[in-house]
Amino acid sequence: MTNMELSPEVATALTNGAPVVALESTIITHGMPWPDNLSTAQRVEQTVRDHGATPATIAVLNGTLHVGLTDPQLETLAKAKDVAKLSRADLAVCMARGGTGATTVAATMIAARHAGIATFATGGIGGVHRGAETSFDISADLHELAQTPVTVVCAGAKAILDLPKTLEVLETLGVPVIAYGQDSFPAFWSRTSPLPAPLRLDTPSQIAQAHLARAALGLPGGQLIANPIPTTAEIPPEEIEPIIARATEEAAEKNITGKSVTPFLLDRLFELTHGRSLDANIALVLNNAALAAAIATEIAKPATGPA
Ligand code: PSU
Ligand code: MN
Repeated sequence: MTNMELSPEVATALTNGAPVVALESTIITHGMPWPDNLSTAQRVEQTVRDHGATPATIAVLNGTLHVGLTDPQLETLAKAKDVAKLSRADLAVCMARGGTGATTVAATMIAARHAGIATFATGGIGGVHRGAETSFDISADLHELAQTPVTVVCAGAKAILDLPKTLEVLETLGVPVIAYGQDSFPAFWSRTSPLPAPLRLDTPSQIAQAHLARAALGLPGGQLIANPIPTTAEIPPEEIEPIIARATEEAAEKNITGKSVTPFLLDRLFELTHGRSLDANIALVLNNAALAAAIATEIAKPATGPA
């Protein structure tokens, strides 16, 4: 038996076959500064509700894997310092030690699958870092997408990553990378990138059908949905690129490695853009929560036989 606790509203929704959207917690503890991290987490949950689904924010608190947090639990996590960042490798160890940790995309997918949740909304996924040819820094998120059947809605990948290499690895792993409503692969701050998206779907219903078709075929992995940032929140590449280059150089100079790399870069981007990156980040996460709720609603619909 897993030491897992569903919040009452998540338990009820799952029992009734109602739509549920999983939400990660590393974005709260390592992705955004206090107090915007808490207000964003609350707004994301509200957006999921407004679009007819139940939010399930996931984290490990004192050894228990929580799927759905109460408001006080969410606030405690958002305020906490030195919270562990849990990916596939760390999740079970943290639980065994009775520790507290925030889940990355990989660990959130594992928890979602275990709880029976098909859909998950986040901001950006981990991927292949710039310089990975020497650092070997490739996020466990990519391998998780290859093996865990959860549909993950993100805004593409941040240019702190090497986007072409990230897409190559996803292709090798057989992960469907699906742009929502456009041909270009969205690049987090920007709606478009020079890279074509490998796949495209235009409606939540199609995305749900693809999710269900994978399950029917017995395919193990998930789907990555890349949802472009709202136009009003976009940051032009020429503005963000020099800042990313500087942050990446600083990480190398300071010998930042392993799981500290992504939080270090996110932190420096917030500082160097004076909060502009944060506003964009908040807008795109809310946008992703709305789309994920619509997809979850479609997946939860009872199957209709052929006409
Ligand atoms: N990218 C973002 N924002 C984030 C993260 C990545 O734009 O908050 C977080 C997510 O939780 C993601 C994790 O799963 O960082 C990836 O970390 P790593 O690169 O160490 O695998
Ligand atoms: Mn890494």
